[in-house]
Amino acid sequence: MKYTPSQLWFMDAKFGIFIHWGIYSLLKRGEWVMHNEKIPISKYEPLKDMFEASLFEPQEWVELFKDAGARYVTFTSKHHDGFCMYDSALTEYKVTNTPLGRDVVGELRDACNDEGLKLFLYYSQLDWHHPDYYPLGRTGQYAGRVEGGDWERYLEYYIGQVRELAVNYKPVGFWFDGMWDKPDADWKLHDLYQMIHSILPNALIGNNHHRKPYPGEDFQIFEQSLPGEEGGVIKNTTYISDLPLETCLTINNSWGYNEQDHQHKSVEKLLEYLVKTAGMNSNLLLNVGPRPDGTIQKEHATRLIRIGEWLRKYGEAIYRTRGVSVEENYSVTRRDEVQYLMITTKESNVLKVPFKYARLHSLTPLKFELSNSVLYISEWSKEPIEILKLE
Ligand code: FHN
Repeated sequence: MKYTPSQLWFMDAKFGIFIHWGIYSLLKRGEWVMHNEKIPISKYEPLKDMFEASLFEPQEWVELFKDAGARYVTFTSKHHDGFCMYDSALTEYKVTNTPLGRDVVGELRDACNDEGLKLFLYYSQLDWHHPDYYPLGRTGQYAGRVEGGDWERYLEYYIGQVRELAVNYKPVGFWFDGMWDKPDADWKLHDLYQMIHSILPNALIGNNHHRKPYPGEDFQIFEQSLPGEEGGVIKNTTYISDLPLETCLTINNSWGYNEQDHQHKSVEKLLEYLVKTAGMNSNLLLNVGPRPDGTIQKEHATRLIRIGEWLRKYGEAIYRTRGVSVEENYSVTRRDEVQYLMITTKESNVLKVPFKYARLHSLTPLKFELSNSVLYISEWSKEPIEILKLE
């Protein structure tokens, strides 16, 4: 497949940060709280009057993400609850009408520009708040909306919002989600994608619909699993296209801030995911769910800092590489003639590897011998991932 310069940039970037933040964060029970707890709009809407986020500092977020080695950020401009984290002209249900009263997307875009990170905007096509999101789909039955909205009017609304996001914030791309709520509905994808590319010709469009990519999409998304695996709650297609690939992953088991969720993956596990997604020729989009005050919980901030330390030492095996293979105990990436063998599991110190004779040297301080495509490790290093470079 012939890739565009934007797609090549994306494939070289390899690592991004996903941010789920909105008025749902106030309830500290994840981004599905409105649906899961059957909260009607009349009870949910007043949350916006409590959204102060007094410690919201986009510059600090972006400095942390840059320090983590991320090359881009994907932010939830609107999630399923319909609340807009930007200054939309098409609704009053937005962050500029809260005690915080600031254009979060605008400020984040500026901070990203200052630090040289690119910004993608996540946009939920599913909307539990809009009166015209009708007939209802698999979710949102408890919002207490009047029956009988006008679907065409909802399409106009959501495509209109994506247009204003494209014109006013010029993101590097869009990350759509929620179509799976009404899988057989007409979402006017062709018009949507054409509109975006007419305003931003180089924009990268991805859609988390869990199906084979549609024409007009520029990268393929996998959720909570490696490409080709079915993965999380909503099953991914196992079809892997030729498009650039991205795997999105939670650090614990929640996208939005959830103070009950202490299932934080270890740094070692997160690095293993980074190495395996790279071996699968995919990017990793690692999620944070800031707290209602706008800060990022320390369990997640410290893990990002550790990943950054690792990437400053071994980033050559990740950035600007393409995936070769993922095996049980190791992954392989390559850049031009150079290959990187990254051992993710140290169970066996004898590994059959796809190299016969090679100028192999290690980036990590392990002791090894290679003979006849068999690697004998006599002493492991203390590094979580062993890296051998083949030139
Ligand atoms: O329902 C959403 C969920 O809240 C979150 O945004 C994830 C991120 O990939 N996508 C959906 C679940 O597939």
